[in-house]
Amino acid sequence: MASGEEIRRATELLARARRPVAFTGAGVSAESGIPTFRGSGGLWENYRVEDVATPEAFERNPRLVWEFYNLRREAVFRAEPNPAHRALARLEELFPNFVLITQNVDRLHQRAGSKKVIELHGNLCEVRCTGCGRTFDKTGVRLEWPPRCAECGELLRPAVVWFGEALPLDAWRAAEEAANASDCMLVIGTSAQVYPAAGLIAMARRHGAAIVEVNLEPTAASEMAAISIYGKAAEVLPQIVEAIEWARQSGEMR
Ligand code: BJW
Ligand code: ZN
Repeated sequence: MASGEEIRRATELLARARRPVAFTGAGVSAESGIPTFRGSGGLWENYRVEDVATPEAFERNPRLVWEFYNLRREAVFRAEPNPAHRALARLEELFPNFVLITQNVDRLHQRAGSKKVIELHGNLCEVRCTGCGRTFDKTGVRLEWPPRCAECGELLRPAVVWFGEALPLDAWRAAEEAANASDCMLVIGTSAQVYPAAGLIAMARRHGAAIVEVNLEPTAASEMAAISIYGKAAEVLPQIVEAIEWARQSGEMR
């Protein structure tokens, strides 16, 4: 359980920020019923990364890869944003320069109302043609096998970033810019093990940002954090938002 003192310290750091950034990972969606990747109950416990999340795996066995992603797509379409997603959407309203950088592919931040979202690892709603490169929005659509491009007939793939693939350049540049300019970065629900995304935390730190971590347990980011709050994102974040709203109303912080 996060203590009142921890919430107060985190709130203090965030409340005075001019350029707050949130950097999120799979833990934010855990309470929406979406499994994380690493750790017990994580996706990589039942699937080998090399079999389902690399370009080589897709070349070798597109059907197996699509089976994995169809299950994930269905779970995500059924899921609902949780109080952590909603708290982050509220922060965007409270701070004019707030930027949300996510590694998540589930689009739950956007569904909770966040507008300034930088997606580093793509998303499960869209698909991309392996032939002509066009992307298509297939939110909520059950894909036939084999899924083919309506324009050129080539095979479609999930529009996510697999291991060994470059991150979308525009998203990466925007994320670097936000991290470098940030004075407070919330690092929420990520093991901070996957690069280059995890490198944004050190980048922000180097440029003077206070790192506030919210996670169930210590991670690779913990040693960079000014404060780590160990608890569920869906419980901790609403408390921080509430404290900021309360402080603003009572004129304590501006
Ligand atoms: C809670 C909670 C609750 C739970 N509340 N918290 C060696 C060294 C350095 C780098 C490399 C290396 N070998 C290979 C690399 C590169 C590789 C990499 O980083 N590997 C590392 C694993 C070692 N990176 C890449 O390949 C990247 N590309 C690249 O480097 O390209 C180079 C290049 C340049 C130019 C041209 C060509 C190439 C791409 C990485 C793509 C990652 N993709 C995935 C899959 C997306 C699609 C899909 O969903 O299937 O992205 S992998 C997976 O990990 C997914 C996630 O976004 C990402 C991060 O995971 P995340 O979010 O941190 O989740 P978990 O499960 O790890 O952690 C969850 C956390 O939540 C835990 O800490 C829990 O405690 C916590 N938690 N419940 C709060 N309720
Ligand atoms: Zn095509």
